[in-house]
Amino acid sequence: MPIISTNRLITIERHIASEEQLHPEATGEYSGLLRDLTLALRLIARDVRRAGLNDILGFTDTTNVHGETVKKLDDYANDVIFRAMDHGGHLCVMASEESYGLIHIPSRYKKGKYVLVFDPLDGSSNIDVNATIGTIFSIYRRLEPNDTSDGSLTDVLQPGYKQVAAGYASYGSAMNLVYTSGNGVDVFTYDQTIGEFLLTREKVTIPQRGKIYSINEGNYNRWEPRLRQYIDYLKTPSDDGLRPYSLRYIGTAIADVHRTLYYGGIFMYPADSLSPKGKLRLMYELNPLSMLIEQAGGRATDGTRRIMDIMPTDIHERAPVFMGSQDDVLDLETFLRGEHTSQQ
Ligand code: AHM
Ligand code: MG
Repeated sequence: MPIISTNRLITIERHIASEEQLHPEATGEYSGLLRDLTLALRLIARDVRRAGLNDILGFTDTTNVHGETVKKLDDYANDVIFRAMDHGGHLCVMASEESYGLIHIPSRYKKGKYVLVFDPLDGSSNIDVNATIGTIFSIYRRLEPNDTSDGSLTDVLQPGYKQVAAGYASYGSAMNLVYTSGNGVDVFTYDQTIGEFLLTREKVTIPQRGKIYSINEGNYNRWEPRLRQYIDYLKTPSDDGLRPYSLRYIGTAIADVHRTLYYGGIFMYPADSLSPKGKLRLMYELNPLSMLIEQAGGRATDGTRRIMDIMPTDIHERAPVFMGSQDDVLDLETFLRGEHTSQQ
């Protein structure tokens, strides 16, 4: 697989501007929004890299809205995104994993027609061990496009299929920005010497079937029997050589999904007897990741329903998830329905 699949030198700003030309009605508001957001991502990446040096690692005295301990870098990332996005005039409201309620645009600034939902720093348990972490975002249009007042909860609680764009930045050995506006998935890599994201892979497609499964298997005894059966099946050697699958699990959703996007296979965070809706959050983790996976030709469901068709009722609600290669997710669904036969 080539490391670089495009030889055109294009920055993300140029790419977004050319995508906007596909929409004659575009006002430029959207590219302004993305410009502000990539500034925030660059700032977060800088501080993620300097985290150890700056002695900003460690726990704050507070916990987040889920009762989990918040690290300083999460707070920082949340704050940077707010400060980059509050004054541009593109957004009418925001919501974040690290904020309990809606994040309003200050009254002194113009309200725009878009809604931003984000997880400022996903994979926070990996900060201290220098494993990949990242920022996930999702963009919607406000329900009433000509409204110039504050956005409301109903503007935020839209199903994933209404996303205008989605993406994530991963802060790993390189900083990648993986992005879709509904026209395929493109990957940009940050060149810190020139301060630009350059297009490095265009129109990524996920393999039809992979050979890797990704799940926190420590929870095995809490899963429903049919899911345990599926995982056992993946580990059982088959004559055709398709199995056993390899297990890879980083514990940062974007890192596990990023690998799944490139190599195929299946990423799962299922429900279990202690967490009937799983762990991951619909609005700012699953919907954006599902849009990327689907745009790359993959499948993302909660076992029965398409993730992006779920009608959210709460900013922070959770859902079980199975996403990745078409054939792998379809196999899993067959098991969950109890329809798998041992000949398959
Ligand atoms: P976070 O938002 O606190 O970082 O939690 C979300 C992360 C996901 O990135 C990852 O898929 C999952 O939690 C890992 O959870 P677990 O440690 O239970 O396997
Ligand atoms: Mg998260």
